Amino acid sequence: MALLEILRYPDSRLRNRAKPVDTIDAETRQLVDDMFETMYKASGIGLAAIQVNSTKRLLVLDISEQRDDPLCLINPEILSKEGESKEEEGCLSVPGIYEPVKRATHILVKALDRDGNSIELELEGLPAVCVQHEIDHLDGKLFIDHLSRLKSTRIRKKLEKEARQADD
Ligand code: GNR
Ligand code: NI
Repeated sequence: MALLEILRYPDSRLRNRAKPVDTIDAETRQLVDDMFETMYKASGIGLAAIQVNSTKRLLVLDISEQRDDPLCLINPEILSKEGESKEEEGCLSVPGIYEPVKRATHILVKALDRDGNSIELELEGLPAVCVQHEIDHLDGKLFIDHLSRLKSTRIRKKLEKEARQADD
């Protein structure tokens, strides 16, 4: 097991597009295990491979209070979406920023699990929001891209400044 470094906005690698996983081999399963460890350590509810500088199309999540309900989705696809709500989101790659984002309330997702079994899940509420947030990461997209130009520019400037200060 190993802790992975979580990339922070405005790191351009967060704009990479994930590539479908064609074989779930030992390296893939190691990445999944390391992502769970990294997500739990960072107290996140989800993590996409793009955030740890991998272009494998997979994500992990655990929405439970007890942090004992891990879910891994490989090559996830949203088959249908319904409803709309706007809830506050945060992101481990955009630390300290919380803003409401419009998302579907109900989604049907198809994916492979860590063992390569095909699964289909109907999700609503926070799990649905989280999966949409993570799939955005796999497409090189961040939650702040859903905000107004004014808000996202402010956020970029604030985090660029923080990155410069962390450098010196
Ligand atoms: O830990 C996280 N919390 C969260 C809260 C509301 C909506 C989405 C999220 S995902 C985030 C972890 C993360 O950045 N995943 O990419
Ligand atoms: Ni995120």
